[in-house]
Amino acid sequence: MFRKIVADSSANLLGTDGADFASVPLRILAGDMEYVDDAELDVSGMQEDLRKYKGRSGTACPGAGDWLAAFGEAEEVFGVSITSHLSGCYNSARIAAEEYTAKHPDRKVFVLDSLSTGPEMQLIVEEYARLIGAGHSFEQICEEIVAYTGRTHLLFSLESLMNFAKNGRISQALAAVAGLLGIRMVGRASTEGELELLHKCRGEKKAIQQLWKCMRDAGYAGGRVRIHHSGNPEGAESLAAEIRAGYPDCDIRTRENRGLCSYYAEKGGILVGFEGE
Ligand code: X90
Repeated sequence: MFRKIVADSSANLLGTDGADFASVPLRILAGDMEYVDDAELDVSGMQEDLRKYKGRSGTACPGAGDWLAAFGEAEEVFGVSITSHLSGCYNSARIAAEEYTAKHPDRKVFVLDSLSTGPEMQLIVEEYARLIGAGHSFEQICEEIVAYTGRTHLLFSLESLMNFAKNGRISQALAAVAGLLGIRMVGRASTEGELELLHKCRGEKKAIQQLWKCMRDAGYAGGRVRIHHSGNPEGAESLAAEIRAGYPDCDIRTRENRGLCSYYAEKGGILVGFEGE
């Protein structure tokens, strides 16, 4: 049985252990420059270009054709997309799923709307891989992954919300507050899959402490943690240190954001996905 996990590039993954995997790239657009968020993208080069570029910039989700290409010849596809409340990505994936199963009635596709992004999607991909490895049926995996996302969460700390505002995804007024020197906006992906701001923190240290407090409030008790950051390994490491002080044996992995997340999270941004209640 050829089973494949497919996630859009906001998961910040180029592969996953123990399972076939494909990433479907979103794109970042600035003037006549286009950055495809795939394995070839030079993320820091893109950030450097964008810092110098003063015109309009934005992002674009993949089309159904991009998802179909990623499904390849898989007999069973387990997909996951960025929240449908902020992107058309999930919609494209659904169209692709319908086309795929119409063309191949013996194949199956399930795409989960993560109502989140980044490291929470990484947890979902890893859980898919675990369920596939355990040899569960297609239906069991779909059921279990939905149950799993009932107890995974995403929190973030961002230094700037300028690119969110530029793209009409939050108000200019809110972005102006976030842009104040030294202010970090700590928030979460709401249960509805929207960006929800919770706290304004003065300085990185306070933001990290706030993230850790929010994790405990969401029922964190030693489960898996995935931290994705944009050029902020120190921030990611100090959050990991807080968590390890409470749970010395917990499984924490840290990585850099790829193109899409680094465009929105901007320099210094930290996203944390974790298992809670
Ligand atoms: O379709 C498109 O062009 C993509 C739009 C994506 C917009 C959201 C990107 C979020 C990136 C930033 C911090 C986490 C926010 C969590 C909200 C659920 C990551």
